[in-house]
Amino acid sequence: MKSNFIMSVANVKQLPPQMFPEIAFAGRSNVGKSSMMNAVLGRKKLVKTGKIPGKTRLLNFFNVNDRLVFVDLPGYGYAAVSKTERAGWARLLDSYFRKRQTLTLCFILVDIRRTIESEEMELLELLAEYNISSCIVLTKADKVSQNQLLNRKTKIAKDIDAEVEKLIHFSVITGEGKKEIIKKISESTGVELV
Ligand SMILES: Nc1nc2c(ncn2[C@@H]2O[C@H](COP(=O)(O)OP(=O)(O)OP(=O)(O)O)[C@@H](O)[C@H]2O)c(=O)[nH]1
Ligand SMILES: [Mg+2]
Repeated sequence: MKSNFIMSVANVKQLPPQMFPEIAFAGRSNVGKSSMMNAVLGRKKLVKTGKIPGKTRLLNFFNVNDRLVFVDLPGYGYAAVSKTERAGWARLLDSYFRKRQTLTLCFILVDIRRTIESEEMELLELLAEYNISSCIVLTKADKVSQNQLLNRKTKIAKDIDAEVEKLIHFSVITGEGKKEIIKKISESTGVELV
């Protein structure tokens, strides 16, 4: 599998041409979006990770095998972010979702130790409104015991009124969930990631 960086954009006037089905990765700052993208792509550092959270307000586009586009969406929910910035984030994502005909699936990442909050609900509603498939992924699964894992999944499934089986849990440390994510991508786009 071959992947490369296309470009970063700060607003929807600069989006790259719509070439291939697009998969977006959304979630709170520090939830593990970039780490998950690297793991799925089998790359160590294509997508920058662990930098100062909450500083980037960019959409980062990656070409995957000349078949798909992956988009690292700006992280939200960082404590130091003002109301104005939060509104800017919501507007940016709204116009991106609205404009992007090729956007096929958006993963919404949630730290397995947290709950679904207003931002995640907002994202789920926006995506539903624009008829874009969404999939909740619970990240950092290695941080909880097997017992807690099931409890957390059950609670979060209930919060969003979904079946537990629909939730994917993921860890870059153990590699759990990677197969499920790849499967979800191929089911949504018809493109096999190999
Ligand atoms: N234990 C554990 N740590 C993880 C996992 N995934 C990511 N991390 C760590 O969490 C931190 C944040 O990961 P990133 O991938 O940079 O998170 P992000 O969502 O891209 O963050 P922003 O770009 O700031 O929005 C890093 O220190 C990662 O090493 C995981 O599955 N398990
Ligand atoms: Mg990141």
